[in-house]
This record gives sequence, structure tokens and C-alpha cells, in this order.
Amino acid sequence: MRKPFIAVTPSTDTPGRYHVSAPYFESLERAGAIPVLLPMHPGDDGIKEIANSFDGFLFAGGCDAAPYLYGEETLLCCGEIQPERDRLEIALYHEIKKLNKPCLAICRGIQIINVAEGGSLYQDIPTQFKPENGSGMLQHRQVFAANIPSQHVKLEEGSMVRQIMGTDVISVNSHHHQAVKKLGGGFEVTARSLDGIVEAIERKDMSFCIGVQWHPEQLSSQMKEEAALFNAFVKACGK
Ligand SMILES: [Mn+2]
Repeated sequence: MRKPFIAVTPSTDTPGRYHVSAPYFESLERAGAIPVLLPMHPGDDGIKEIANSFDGFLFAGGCDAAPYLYGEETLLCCGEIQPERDRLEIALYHEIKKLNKPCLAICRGIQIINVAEGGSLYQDIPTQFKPENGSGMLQHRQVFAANIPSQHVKLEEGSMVRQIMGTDVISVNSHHHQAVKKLGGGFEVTARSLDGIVEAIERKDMSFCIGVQWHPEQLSSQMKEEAALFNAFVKACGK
């Protein structure tokens, strides 16, 4: 069987370079896909061609989404932004949705697809978020290595993530200081950390559109549940 080609969105955190962290590629390769890094400026026609040509799409982690995209002023606590990457990913998301092609959005990915649907973000969790249910403030930007789990998330009954990962609570890593605030149109929240932060969203009107706030690519070599997420994604891309 032909291996699915999966487009991965580029980062430019280092000036003069487009790059992606190796674990994204390695996780997709282990799951049987051929990952390909996208260009940053394909243009409107190019974005349509990319959406038509690839079997699936991975929105990778990276810097913050620009607050003006969700109608907010940039607060002191907001981090670095990349407007060109915002433009690429928002336009690409809308093309993918039209075609109902599989999409897995990780960390910045969950945030940008939420913003693409009119949702908003906490510009900085420690500054803006008050934990629910009396839990203490959790460390969502863990200070230790990303391949070590640091918190638990509860997966909603009936959700794709719960079905795929085969459990109702999973330990995950956490490497973000922003998070979904107002939910974008058409999405459902399907996982939360124990302090109430949105950790996964998905669309019921697409065959596979899942956003996760943690980094499964850093855990998939050691946790079968995280590997299962990539396996299910690649399988959906092969259909
Ligand atoms: Mn987290």
C-alpha cells in the first residue's frame, strides 16, 4: 500500500531557517507516513494545491498566535509571533476543512485552528488563568525535558481521543504558556488538565480533525497511547 504523504507546517524560530523538530517526523514515520515540510509562502493558489495534493496535515508547535487575530491587544505577557505562519496555517486549515482531509494539530497547532474558527486564547496562562475546582496552578510550561510527562488530562467520554488512546486519563507533557480560551465554532473540548485548561479539541463534522495541547511526538516512542494517536492519524490519511 502507498504510504500517505503528510504535510507538516514550518517554523522560523531561527532567523533564516525553516525547520521542524525531528520527533514530529519520527513519530509520523514510525506510524507509516512520509512527512514533508511545507514552504512558508505558497500563495493562495499554492495553498489550494497543497490541500488537494497531500493525504494529511500536521500543524506543528511553535510561537504564539498574533492576538489581533482574535480581536485582542497584545499584552505584556504575550510571546513571539510569526504573522506569515499564522496566515499560512489559517488559510490551509480552511482548505483542509472544505476537503474534509485529516488534520492533527499539536500545541501551537490546537491554538491556531481554534483561532481560525473565531476562538480566542489565554495570552499567558500564569497571568490570566484562574484554576477551577480549587486545584493549584499547574506548570504548563514544564522546566524539565519534554519527553517526561508532567500532568494528567481527562479525556471525554465519546471523544475520538479517548477512543484512540484507549483510556480516560492520560499522563502527558506540557510545553505551552498559551491555551484555548473561547472555543472556536464547530469544535468540542474533548480533554482538560486537572486545573481546567483545554488540552484537546475535535470536530465531529470532519472525519479526523484533532487538536492536542501537549506534545505526543515527544512521548510516542515510549507510550503506546501517544503512538496510537499517530497510528490513527496516519490510518485516516491512508483512506
Ligand atoms: Mn498543559
